[in-house]
Amino acid sequence: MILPTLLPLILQQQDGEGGFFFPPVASDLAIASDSLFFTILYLSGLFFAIIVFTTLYFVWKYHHTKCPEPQPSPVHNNTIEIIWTVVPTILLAWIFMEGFEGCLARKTPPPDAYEIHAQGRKWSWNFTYPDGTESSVLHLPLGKAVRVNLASSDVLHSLFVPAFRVKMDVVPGRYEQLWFTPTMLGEFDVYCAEYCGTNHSAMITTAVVHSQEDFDAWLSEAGDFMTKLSPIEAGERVFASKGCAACHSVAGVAGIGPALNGRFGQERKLSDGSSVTFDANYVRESLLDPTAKIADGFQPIMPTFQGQLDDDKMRVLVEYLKSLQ
Ligand code: HEC
Ligand SMILES: [Cu+2]
Repeated sequence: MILPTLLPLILQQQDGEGGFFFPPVASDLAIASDSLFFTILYLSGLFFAIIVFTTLYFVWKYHHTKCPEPQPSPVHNNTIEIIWTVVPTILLAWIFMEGFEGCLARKTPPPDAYEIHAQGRKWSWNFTYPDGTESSVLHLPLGKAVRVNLASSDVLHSLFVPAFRVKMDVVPGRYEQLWFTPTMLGEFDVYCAEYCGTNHSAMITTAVVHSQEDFDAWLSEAGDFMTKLSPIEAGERVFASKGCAACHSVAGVAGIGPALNGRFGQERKLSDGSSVTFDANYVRESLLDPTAKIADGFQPIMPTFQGQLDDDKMRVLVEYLKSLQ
């Protein structure tokens, strides 16, 4: 029997770690939406049972073998009709109000929320902190309201963190936002939930919830990597945080874009038949105006990094690419 097996799983108390059907409960919104979801689920179960059992009972009680002659309809029972109209009306109005309030709360971040900018592009997320620090992993302080402003560099994406019960489409050309307060330490999956091309399924990263102290330590460490690390190591960081690896291998395997190791100083054949030296200027142009020169055998789908990479970052990227053999 499927029901006795499923029932304990459905009724299972949702604790912080999540249940069989649900991911962890790691934000205030997760607590609110799960409790409403389970209330509605249990109510539906209750009404399902009432209706089905009453039906079965009537089938048995008014079976034609028990009263073979047609009977006139009995008079109305006002009490019971008022009850079955008023009680569900109140319940449905309450469900609507709860849902509506939850919806409004999701749309109204507190004014003092900590702001993080999330940029979606094929096929990675980039998170920028108030001090300009960038990361491909979403780092968050525990217990602090966080507002994530969203934008897309290319096509429709959707930021989805199941453990926080937040999901918001990112429409190119406009800003979106979502907010929540992380309530649990740990690492949680972050997805893109809107099909955005070939590597959509690889557009995944992690949200790491730290204690405030650890978060501050992470932020200051990540913030000055440009001065602390060697140019090559800094370039590797920029390469990772800007999502270059979504299209470029550094191990000699051509993917969506050409492999970038061992290229520096070589001749690059272009799609129009001409060729160019793979040098610092070519890399720079590839970043700022990717369609100016198209590498032979590849599609012109590299997004521009105009406005997203300053001269320093491009310099360390060049050093990094130079170092790859
Ligand atoms: C959405 C996929 C995508 C992303 C993300 C991407 N690129 Fe590209 N890139 C391409 C494609 C495709 C080409 C080849 C076509 C062209 O030349 O525009 C290319 C070309 C290049 C070239 C020229 C390579 C050659 O062999 O001629 C360089 C250099 C480069 N990309 C660097 C980068 C860097 C650095 C990043 C991250 C900041 C990056 N790309 C992000 C797709 C991507
Ligand atoms: Cu996407």
